[in-house]
Amino acid sequence: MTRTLSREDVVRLCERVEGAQTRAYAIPKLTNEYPDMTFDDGYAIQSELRRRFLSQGHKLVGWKAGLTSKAKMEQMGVDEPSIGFLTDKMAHPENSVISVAGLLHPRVECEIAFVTKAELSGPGCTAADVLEATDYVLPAIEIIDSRFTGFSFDLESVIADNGSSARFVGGGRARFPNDIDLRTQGVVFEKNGEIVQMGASAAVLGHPAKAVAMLVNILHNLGEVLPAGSFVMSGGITEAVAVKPGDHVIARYQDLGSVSVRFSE
Ligand code: OOG
Ligand code: MG
Repeated sequence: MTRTLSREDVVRLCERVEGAQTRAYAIPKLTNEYPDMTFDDGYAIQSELRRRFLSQGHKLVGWKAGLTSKAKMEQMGVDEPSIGFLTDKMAHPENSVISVAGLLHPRVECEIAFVTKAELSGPGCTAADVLEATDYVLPAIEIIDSRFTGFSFDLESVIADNGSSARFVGGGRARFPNDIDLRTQGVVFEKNGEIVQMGASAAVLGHPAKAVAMLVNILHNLGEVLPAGSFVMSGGITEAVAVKPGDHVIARYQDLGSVSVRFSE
């Protein structure tokens, strides 16, 4: 554990991120002011943000792994995955219309989500442990929205910004993990009827269950476990795609059906 920020700094930076998230304005990445900030500092700010949202009545529904595919790491210029928390306020039903009014520069990602039926805890959580604890998997679209100017950040800053989490949509056809090959799950991602990205689930750390195991091991470092009934997104398979009002996106999966969402002003 390497922390450089005082408790006062953590609270101050958390308030800065919370303001940018809830009122949708851009802020400079935090490392401009605190160049020595570490990942642990980032998670301290993220944990404070989670504590605040939960105290305001938001419900924790799960977690997300991010930056787990090479496409995403290259797009964002980082070389390590991270995690963030998900609340009921971020969840939207399949086929819903999402207003971009509360967002700065939204992008969409196609992901595989896991719903768990047993508690998972680290350290040493493996992909096999994850598959055993998985109730079902389903396709998801994540809408990310960095609060940092120009969608430009480093890992320390994006961790503090809760991994750019903004909205998410689960849907499609839920399946038992053993009934499909979760490693070679193909996906075609369309925007306004045109294919904009395609990929296979192995892009996510070789197997998306590995991303969930990694997430559980990071949770251990935060002093947390993953309770049964959690919704966990394993990370974008392809690059994220920018969206604007009027856009319609659909992610079509080989064995998991499809999930779609529309955007409005
Ligand atoms: C960080 C969040 C990345 C994913 O699925 O890789 C993420 C970002 O790119 O803003 O959610
Ligand atoms: Mg994501």
